[in-house]
Amino acid sequence: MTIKTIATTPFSDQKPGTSGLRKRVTHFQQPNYVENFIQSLFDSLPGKEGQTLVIGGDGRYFNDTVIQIAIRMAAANGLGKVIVGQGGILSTPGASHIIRHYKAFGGIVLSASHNPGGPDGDFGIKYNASNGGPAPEKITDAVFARSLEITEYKSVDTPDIDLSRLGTLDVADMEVEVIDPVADYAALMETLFDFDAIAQMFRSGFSMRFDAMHAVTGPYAKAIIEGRLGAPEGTVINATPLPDFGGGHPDPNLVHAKDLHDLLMGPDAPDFGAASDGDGDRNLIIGRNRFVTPSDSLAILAANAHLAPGYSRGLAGIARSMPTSAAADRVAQRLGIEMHETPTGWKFFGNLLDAGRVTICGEESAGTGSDHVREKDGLWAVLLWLNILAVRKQSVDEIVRAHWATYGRNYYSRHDYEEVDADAAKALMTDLRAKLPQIEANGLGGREVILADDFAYNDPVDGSTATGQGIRIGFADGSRIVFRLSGTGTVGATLRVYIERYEPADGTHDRDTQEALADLIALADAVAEIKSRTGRDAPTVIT
Ligand code: VG1
Ligand code: CO
Repeated sequence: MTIKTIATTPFSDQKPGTSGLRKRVTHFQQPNYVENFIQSLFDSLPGKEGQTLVIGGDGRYFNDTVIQIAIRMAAANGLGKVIVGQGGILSTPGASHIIRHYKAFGGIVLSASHNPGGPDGDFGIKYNASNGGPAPEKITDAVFARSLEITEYKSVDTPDIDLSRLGTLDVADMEVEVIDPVADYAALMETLFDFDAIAQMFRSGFSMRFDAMHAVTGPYAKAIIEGRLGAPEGTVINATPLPDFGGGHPDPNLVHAKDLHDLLMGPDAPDFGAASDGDGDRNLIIGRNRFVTPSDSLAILAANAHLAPGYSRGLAGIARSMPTSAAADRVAQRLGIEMHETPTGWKFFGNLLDAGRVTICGEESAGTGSDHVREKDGLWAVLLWLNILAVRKQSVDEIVRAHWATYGRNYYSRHDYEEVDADAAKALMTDLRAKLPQIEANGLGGREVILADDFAYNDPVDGSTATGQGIRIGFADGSRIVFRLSGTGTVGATLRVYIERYEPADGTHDRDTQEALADLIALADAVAEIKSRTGRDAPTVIT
């Protein structure tokens, strides 16, 4: 089999965002668009020759085509072996584990995560390094730079590789091993959690609904929750991954997982409801009559992790992304462990996890995870909740209330303005940034301001810096407003506004969140002129 070298010309827009390169499927379908990016990636990975690469994706439309391209190009670029999930399927946390478990050089994960799929939906390509984590900016910057000057790519002539059967085959000089996407991951989960205690809870009548949203966690959840833990069949719904996610939007929030939310708030509610996103790294947790915000979930999981065997020795530290509420900080303080605030995106947790400085990490966008892999992990969060419920023998609602009674409550909400005019959104941020010194000096809306800046992060492990990571205005009473532009959207700009207010342990904890935050929401609109600049009366999504 001969290696072909094919001439190409650069695209100017292959800069990876918060989590890989994400564009419309039709954009990726332009001739050479995929090939250019993958070759730019390979060109930026010295030492890959003869090494093992993991490849998989969330099963969305175009996954099958790109997997074949990636395998051929890996063979032509001198990789020694590719490990691929059967049918081209690997969840993002699953891929992270496979990379670590088989000591691979890295991995390519094909996913646009929580973005919709199908021919008119989104597609994405992410690269994970040998630690199993999203490529740090050092690598993504190099890939982007290379993509601007690429002139050729390499591939091999071979018919499509059969990914439907487990086993190994050869593509040119490279070995391809097709593995069960679930088995190694399920075995890892079994080392972390008390499966016997959770199975016993199911046997004694505990009821659950897990909505896989026709995305990648279906086979994982079926095998683990219904298979190994013995939950009744039908506990996992929408379990077959579909190229268009059944026409749904695989983002497990209160808008796109509304049916699940309504079920849990209704008369026939099971004890526990959960969902995950397109690529399986996010989680939604809802107890009977109790929605748990992701920021609270992070704090509660951190405070109770020692109840699961994998964390019985306690936590080294906790990290959260900057816009995530400070609920977890209070847990870290009480436990006397390190707390870190990082920019948005899982890639910023990698160094802290590798250095053993933190054990649990989380983001307000429904991502939680630990040092078991180097990605956020939806099913892991669900299993840790189940383990905690099995040990504490209390309801989700009781656990959440007890947490607030101990630590206080951080009322928290995120308002997203999706697909707004990109120039208007940029101008909003620029003009707001210019006002920060004045806000810091004079306060805002009659409130004392203790911090008004554009977040910059200095990585304490490798000394790298990331600037321009979001505008934050912090008030003397612990309240906060944060403004960021999304790095995962594919059309126009998405403005995210994060609002938080702290209510002490002996305060009022049962207010409606939007009402409890109403003053701050109005203040955010006033200072950033959101309505007038975006032309929107209300956010697209409130979480
Ligand atoms: C969003 C979230 C961020 C998350 C990222 C990837 O990024 O806010 O917390 O890490 O998506 O998640 P942004 O830049 O749009 O705010 V996933 O599950 O889409 O890979
Ligand atoms: Co995701």
